[in-house]
Amino acid sequence: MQKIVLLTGAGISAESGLGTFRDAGGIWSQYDLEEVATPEGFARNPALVHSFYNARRANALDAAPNAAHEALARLERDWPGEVVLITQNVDDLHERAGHNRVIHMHGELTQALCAACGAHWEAPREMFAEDPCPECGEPATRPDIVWFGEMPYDMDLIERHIASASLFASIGTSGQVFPAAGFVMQANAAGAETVELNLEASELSGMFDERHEGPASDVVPQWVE
Ligand code: BV8
Repeated sequence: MQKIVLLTGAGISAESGLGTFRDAGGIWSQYDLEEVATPEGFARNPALVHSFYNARRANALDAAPNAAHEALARLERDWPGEVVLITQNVDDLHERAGHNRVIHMHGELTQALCAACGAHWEAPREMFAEDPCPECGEPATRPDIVWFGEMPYDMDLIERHIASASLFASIGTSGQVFPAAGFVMQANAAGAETVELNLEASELSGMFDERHEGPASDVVPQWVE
């Protein structure tokens, strides 16, 4: 039976009110990526980075899943074959829509990480660098987020899933950030059918067998049905 591998990006959470990164007025036009989404930025000014992620965590906790998140959760529940969801998003809207298997390749706002010993724990609503790690006690708390220059999570697992996909669907991503932007090429090489669902054309649109253009809360439920 067909194995479906899904990749989502900020566009799927846009209609839940969470900002995207590279649209007009997006997050990277308000903040300097180097300052808030790199390990060097965190080393220079941990308080600024924590305030950036504390604000995004509050937005995400106050947001609700939309029809696109819910449609993918139905697909996972009802599809007779395997459905694997890989998300670049750090919000938990897929989980709150009822999706069970979510691979957060760029980390999660709801998790904290100790920069000293590597321990992970459930993040409080607001976090600060001086918060002591519950494992080693060091004041080295950072958001459990994969920054630029850091290795995304679960890459081996992700590559195995893509190599065995019958269908690869990319939803709400501009396809500008690697390694996620390379997944469609791997899916094509593996002989999978590839589908893009996005508000508008992306950097990678030419690489998909099929495309559906429009807001995720319209095109994703239509595609799932
Ligand atoms: C790594 C943190 C190596 C989480 C993020 C040159 C060439 C190739 C690669 C590189 C290069 N220079 C540097 C690199 C590497 C770099 C990279 O790719 N840079 C890019 C900018 C060129 N990548 C990395 O550093 C990665 N790590 O390579 O490690 C390594 C190897 C060995 C050992 C150690 C390390 C790490 C990448 C992860 C970085 N972290 N963010 C956070 O704060 O959220 S990336 C950031 O971009 C977010 O995570 C986001 O998820 C990701 C992708 O963005 P999108 O989700 O696509 O969002 P975007 O706004 O761009 O697009 C939204 C789309 O939605 C648009 O198309 C829009 O049309 C659409 N849309 C809008 N509204 C709607 C909609 N669609 C539907 N409905 C709507 N309503």
